[in-house]
Amino acid sequence: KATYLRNALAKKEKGIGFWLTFPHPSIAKTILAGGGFNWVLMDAEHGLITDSDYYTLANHIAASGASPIIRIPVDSEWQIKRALDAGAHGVMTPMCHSAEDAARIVSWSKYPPLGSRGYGPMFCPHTFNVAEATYPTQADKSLLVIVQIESRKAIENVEAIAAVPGLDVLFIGPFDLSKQMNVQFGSDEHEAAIQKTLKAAKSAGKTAAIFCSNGAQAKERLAQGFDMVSITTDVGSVAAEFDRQLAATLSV
Ligand code: 3PY
Repeated sequence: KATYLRNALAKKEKGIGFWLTFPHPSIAKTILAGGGFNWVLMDAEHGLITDSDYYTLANHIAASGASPIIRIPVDSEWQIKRALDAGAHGVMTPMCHSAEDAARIVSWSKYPPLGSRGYGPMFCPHTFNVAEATYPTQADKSLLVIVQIESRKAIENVEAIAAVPGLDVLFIGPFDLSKQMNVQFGSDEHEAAIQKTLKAAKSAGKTAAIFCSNGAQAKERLAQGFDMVSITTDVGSVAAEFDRQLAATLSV
């Protein structure tokens, strides 16, 4: 049975997740029924999920024992607040380029005196199954602050980003990384940037994480020392399986 992501990582278990882009809870529930995942990324950056989907989806995911993690569209205080208040166990912020960016994101994610998160914990306790009064006392140490490393500037600053107190996870977006660096996906320069991030995260005692498109890639990254991987996306799996069955039908 899967456990919430922070507990799993604390026990040195690997964070195994999938990427949800479709907003309907039936997709999440169908995939989670098999068990084995300890986090699910709800993608409000490039997926079809929006903030009115957060509460329902997050509660379905948490009820399965996995952590709902919300990727917000941009680095923004109000977006982080909406995601946390709907019950995210962690927020993933794309395009973090510097330690200053990371420190600002941490501050927006934590209640005073650690940060500047606004107070309104009416609905977020539901995904932790705790009382409203309990949530604020646990939130700052229970929630995961996750930033994406996916630009040349972020790679240059990756040690400083990893050193930011309160930041939990450095999550590599390999596709953006290759585009933003203007290098071929899988090239030596691309891979060197990935390995630099892995090393920086591990040296700073932070979780090293990366997006993977399939299980074989995920297995390889785990063997390299990554702590947390996505293994595929809902939309990618659906499209690939339909292609596979069509090819099987039409093959001679
Ligand atoms: C990337 O690869 O750029 C991501 O952010 C994950 O899709």
